[in-house]
Amino acid sequence: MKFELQHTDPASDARTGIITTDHGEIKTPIFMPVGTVGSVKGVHFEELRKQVKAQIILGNTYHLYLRPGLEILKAAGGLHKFNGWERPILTDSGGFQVFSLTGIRKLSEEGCEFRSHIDGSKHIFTPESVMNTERVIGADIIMAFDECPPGKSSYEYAKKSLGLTQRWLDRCIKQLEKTSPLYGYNQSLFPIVQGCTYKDLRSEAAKFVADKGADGNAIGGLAVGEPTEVMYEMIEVVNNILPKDKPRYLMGVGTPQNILEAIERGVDMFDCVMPTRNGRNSMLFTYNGTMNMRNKKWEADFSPIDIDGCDIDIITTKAYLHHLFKAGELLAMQIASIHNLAFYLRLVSDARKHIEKGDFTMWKSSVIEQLGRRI
Ligand code: PRF
Repeated sequence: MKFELQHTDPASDARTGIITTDHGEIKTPIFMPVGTVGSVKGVHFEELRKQVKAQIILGNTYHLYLRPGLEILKAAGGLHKFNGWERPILTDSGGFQVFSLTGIRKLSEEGCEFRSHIDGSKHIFTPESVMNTERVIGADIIMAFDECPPGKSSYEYAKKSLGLTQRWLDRCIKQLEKTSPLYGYNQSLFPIVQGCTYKDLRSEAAKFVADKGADGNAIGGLAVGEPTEVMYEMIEVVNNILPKDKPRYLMGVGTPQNILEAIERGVDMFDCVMPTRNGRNSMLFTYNGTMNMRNKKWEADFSPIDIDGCDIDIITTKAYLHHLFKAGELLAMQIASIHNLAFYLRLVSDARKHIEKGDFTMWKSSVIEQLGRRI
């Protein structure tokens, strides 16, 4: 994998770049639609390519390991061959999912024992087993196995947890050195910076990660209940230390406003379930604010769902989408998901254009308030 930094904003830490993987290029800043089980919920790949213009999608090791399972994925020749998505894929390591999804789990130096959310069966993830699994899934970018501690963890817990994440990172690196990609193309490991909301832990974590010289680096453990301002502060602390010439990925973030604030602070990559999950719940994102399409006020509004923020081909009126949600039609969720993903991809693409033009901060200030409105 290669990262070429293109433009840096004179007034902030925002930048543009190009990541080149064996499955193609990713222009940063970028938003990555979440395809947990190898499918972006409610959105066909054709729509993902042509309407949403997704350049990379995300899969989850935890879910794919449980279903369809490694045997099938290996027999298919990896996830790209299995699901037919020929562009880049990133897999999260399962660290976050194991901690957030499974009630029963046992954490130890060795790894994490958990019960499947599907059938209750017992499994153990270790840094070594997760690297082997990510080899079998075959994503272009693979995340290290980390512990994402709860947002309100004590300093003591956060420090102890960070130590574990660091030792696990070393074990991930060792395991990758011992093994090779299975399908003839390269895989890049991204380490994850943890450290909760403690500045000194975040700096230490960022230095530790920077020293590894990885192809890209991630910031985890944020957007887990801490105030937004604290999240921005942590991003600043970490990005002051992470290398400038490698992509930086902020995991699981966020709202359109969060994304612009993080781009301003030097983040290049994002993923979040918000556009699809909220879409399924009848919420649309636009440059003018968010809309709840179940609201009666759209009942007879025959204007298109979004005129300026989203250049997709779906000619849908607000009234029609309102009707589809009220009638419980599957199509309502599909349209809302496609619209929201297209909007998120449009947002990062607009950010990129304004960084290139040199007026990113001015543009950001002019749109950010509207984005948070409820219409
Ligand atoms: N670690 C991993 N995946 C994640 C996170 C993390 O901390 C987050 C936190 N926002 C989202 N996804 N491995």
